[in-house]
Amino acid sequence: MEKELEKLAGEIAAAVNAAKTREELEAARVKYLGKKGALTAFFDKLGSLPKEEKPKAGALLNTLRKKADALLAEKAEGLESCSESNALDATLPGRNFSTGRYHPLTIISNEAKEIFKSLNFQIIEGPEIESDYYNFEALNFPPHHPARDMQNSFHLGNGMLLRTHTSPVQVRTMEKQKPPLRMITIGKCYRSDASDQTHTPMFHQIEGLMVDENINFGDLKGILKVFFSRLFEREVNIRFNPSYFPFTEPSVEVSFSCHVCGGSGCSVCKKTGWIEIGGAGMVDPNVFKSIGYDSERWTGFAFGWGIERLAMIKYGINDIRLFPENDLRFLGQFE
Ligand code: FA5
Repeated sequence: MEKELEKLAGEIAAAVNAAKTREELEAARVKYLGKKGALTAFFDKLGSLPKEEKPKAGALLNTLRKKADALLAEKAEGLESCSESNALDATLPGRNFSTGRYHPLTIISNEAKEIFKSLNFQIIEGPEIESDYYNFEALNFPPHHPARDMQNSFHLGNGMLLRTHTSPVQVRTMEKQKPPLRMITIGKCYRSDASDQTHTPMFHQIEGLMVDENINFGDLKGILKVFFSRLFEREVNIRFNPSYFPFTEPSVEVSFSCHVCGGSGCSVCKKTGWIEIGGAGMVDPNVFKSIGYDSERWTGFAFGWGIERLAMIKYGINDIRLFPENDLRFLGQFE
């Protein structure tokens, strides 16, 4: 009997498995567990078995019955979940997946790269952990010079620091390439500045450098005019005011005519008609000397400012701290 029951167990499992509809499953149940079913027939035989065999056979039959019931119930549930009422309704509208967007700083950086690429500038990258030499010394900040205090630094020891500006990439590029050259770099910078509406300890800068024969302030103005006009989608004028950086001489503070009012004065430009953006100047001959460029033959300009500042101006954002906060309600507004 044991062997026969084993065989029957296999048959029941196969029949339940093979059922594709509720009707087929019911037919399998009737075939094995119905009044005249194969398993029921074994229960009927139980009475005619010798007394000593009855308990073992009874236990085997009960186990098989329980297994069969469980198999049938499980299969019924499976068929139920793919029954017609639960089947895929192709007329239902699809679920929307929220897709990611570019961070506003990435949008501005990409736009800036595209504009400068179209003006034949290379895009160069440099390390964020810098040596004192590239961050300061080669840029004409002598050791202990007070100009270093203009940029509060995170020192790492061994003469290394987190770069305070992207200007070291100028030096690294000039070391590797002979003039003429045109490059920009965009990347993270670090200063131990307290956070406020316009400062964060980590921020991004864009830096540009162009070196050739007879480069002058007119070239700088021309390139910047093209850049800001394209970025702000409005023809702008460029204004230079005297400034100071150790690595440029003369140095200027760059402003462009307000992209909102066109220069007539509005709340965005605080009624001045101009928006200050950052520093620039003609590369100091001392910088060329430290790289080994002939400063009698080559001249060049450099410029640099905050990407956050550009984004704040372009999108009308009044607090720089919104950029690193990663609040999706803020980030979701930029295309
Ligand atoms: C410089 O860093 C120069 N390297 C720029 C330069 C390059 C001048 C080439 C001449 C030629 P400055 O320290 O002013 O300059 O910083 C430039 C810009 O970086 C600032 O105008 C500001 O937009 C941004 N910036 C500086 N510190 C912070 C800060 N803590 N948080 C946010 N933005 C900052």
